[in-house]
Amino acid sequence: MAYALYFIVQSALNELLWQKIEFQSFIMNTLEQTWRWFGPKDPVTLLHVKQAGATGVVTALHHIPIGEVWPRDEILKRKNQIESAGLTWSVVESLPVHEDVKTQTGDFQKYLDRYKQSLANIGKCGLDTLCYNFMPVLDWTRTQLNTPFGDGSMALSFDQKTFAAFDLFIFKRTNACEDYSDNLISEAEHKFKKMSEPEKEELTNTIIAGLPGTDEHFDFKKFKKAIRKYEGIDADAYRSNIEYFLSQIIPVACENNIKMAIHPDDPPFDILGLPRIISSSDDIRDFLSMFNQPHNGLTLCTGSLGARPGNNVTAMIREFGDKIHFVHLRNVTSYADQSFIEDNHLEGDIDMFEVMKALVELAEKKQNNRPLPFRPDHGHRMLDDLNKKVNHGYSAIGRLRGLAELRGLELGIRKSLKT
Ligand code: CS2
Ligand code: MN
Repeated sequence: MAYALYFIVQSALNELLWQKIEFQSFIMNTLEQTWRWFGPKDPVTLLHVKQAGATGVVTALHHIPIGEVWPRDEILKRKNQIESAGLTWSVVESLPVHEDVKTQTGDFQKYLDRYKQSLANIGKCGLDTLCYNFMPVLDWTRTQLNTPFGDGSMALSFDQKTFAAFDLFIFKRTNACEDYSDNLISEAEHKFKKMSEPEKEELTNTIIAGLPGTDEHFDFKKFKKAIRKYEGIDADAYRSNIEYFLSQIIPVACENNIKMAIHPDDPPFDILGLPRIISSSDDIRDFLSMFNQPHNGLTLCTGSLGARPGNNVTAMIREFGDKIHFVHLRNVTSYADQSFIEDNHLEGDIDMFEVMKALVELAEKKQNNRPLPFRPDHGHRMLDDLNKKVNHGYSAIGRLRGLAELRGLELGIRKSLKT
């Protein structure tokens, strides 16, 4: 009798255990819906994030200046705040790299040590995925932050003529004319001559203020100085700078169980004569092979990479899958002259169905102890967003639409693969 009872209890426990394992493996081999949150000052709150249906938060300690150490108590404070809202801090985006480190000038060793210290602190607080970039001077660059999209919503866009007008006639970069065709130079000149003073000022602010990962912003003088630091650093020299950065950082990431996920260049082509080294499949292949191990990985940003002709993001997912630790989903429509506009998430040059299918397959293959996080990267300003001040690209409703569409696409693909 006692044995029978023991047997029944034991089988019930086993059953529960198996269900748990199955449930966990289902959870692990899937995608996690996340949302970028700019911290307590973000007009889009954690409650909004919950209502959008995301479970993971992507954020950083935006109030800590670039180059300072992220203290453990500050990280834990932010983590607790996110967890009290019933969410998890899924990805750190970004821990920005100081310009001295990128250019290997000034106090770069001090800043590298601080970066390592921040990494160790982040790992000790239980965070395991970190998105960063190695773009010179600027994070993403656009020429317009409010381009009418045709349905009343507003999109971010990059117009090559306008950018050339800035580079040649406002910024007046030495030898800039070598980087543009004669035709483009004359179009840019025409454009510049028609611009009013406030328009020139707005363009300048748009281009040099593109630093979404920090509270710090450039003024014109600081911007000039920052660009000048790259004189003499070509793509090869820059590659050896990043290799040195990795040689210092990756062992610390390993030790602290952090998956480093570099964000590609945005836009993925040369601007302002600066070196660009994470723009294409070849670049990514080179970069990953510098330290071929799991902690040296990639943030696959479909919108950034998708703005370069010849980049096939679905093929990239298949090739670099085991190194993709985080995904940004966004679409673009590009034009022959390298101009582009951010499109609706399911419309534009990128076949989001193929991308999502490749991601669902990738997530199922991953031997991870957690789901693969993705987030809608940018959204249009639309509906009530238009009456609010939001971080550029990070509207509530535009991203809510994007996430809802992507979630539906994922569910449809998942179900159809199972039947
Ligand atoms: C983001 C980037 O807003 C965006 O486009 O994808 O700013 C990204 O956060 C950084 O490049 C990562 O370091
Ligand atoms: Mn991105």
